[in-house]
Amino acid sequence: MSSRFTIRRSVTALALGAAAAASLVLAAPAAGAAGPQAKTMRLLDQCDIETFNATFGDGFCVKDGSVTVDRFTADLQRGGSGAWWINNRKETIDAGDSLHVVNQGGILHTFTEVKTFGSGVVPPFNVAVDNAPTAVKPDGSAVGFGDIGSSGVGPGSPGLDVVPAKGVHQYQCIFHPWMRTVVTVR
Ligand SMILES: [Cu+2]
Repeated sequence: MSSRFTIRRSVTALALGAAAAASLVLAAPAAGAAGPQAKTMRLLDQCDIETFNATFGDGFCVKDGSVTVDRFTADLQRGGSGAWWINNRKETIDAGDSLHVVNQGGILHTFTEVKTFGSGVVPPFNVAVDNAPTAVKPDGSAVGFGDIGSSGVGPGSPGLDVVPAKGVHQYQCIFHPWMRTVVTVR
């Protein structure tokens, strides 16, 4: 009997919790209506500091991640390392909203807008995307190292803020071309 009582009390507590959560959910749109929102986009990796810096140079990786260069290289044959990605591969925001792009990995990434996804600037990494033609930006030019200045996001940097116009936008990393996301602005 007492265990049944405990369960009933728990159910009541859950119901109260759900009611509280529902009121929070109801309150959210009112707050949202106040103005543009910022959606955080996270660039992620798991570089192993020891092997990455031994291979690419001191300071290349600043995170003690779990993926060694050997594993990363092997993963390139399988579409790229799954530990290298953008947190949302698909996102929908409202016109006027912004994307706040941060790097929570250990190496430099870019959040570069492209009209056609494709290969990046490091030829050996492009096997991950079957050596597709180089990614093309909305202005018709190919992605290049020059894009680091406008779309590069280093680990620990304050991040990049982007306010895309209405429509569908594609972004990828020019180093790790399987790091991609599609953002729809409605
Ligand atoms: Cu990257």
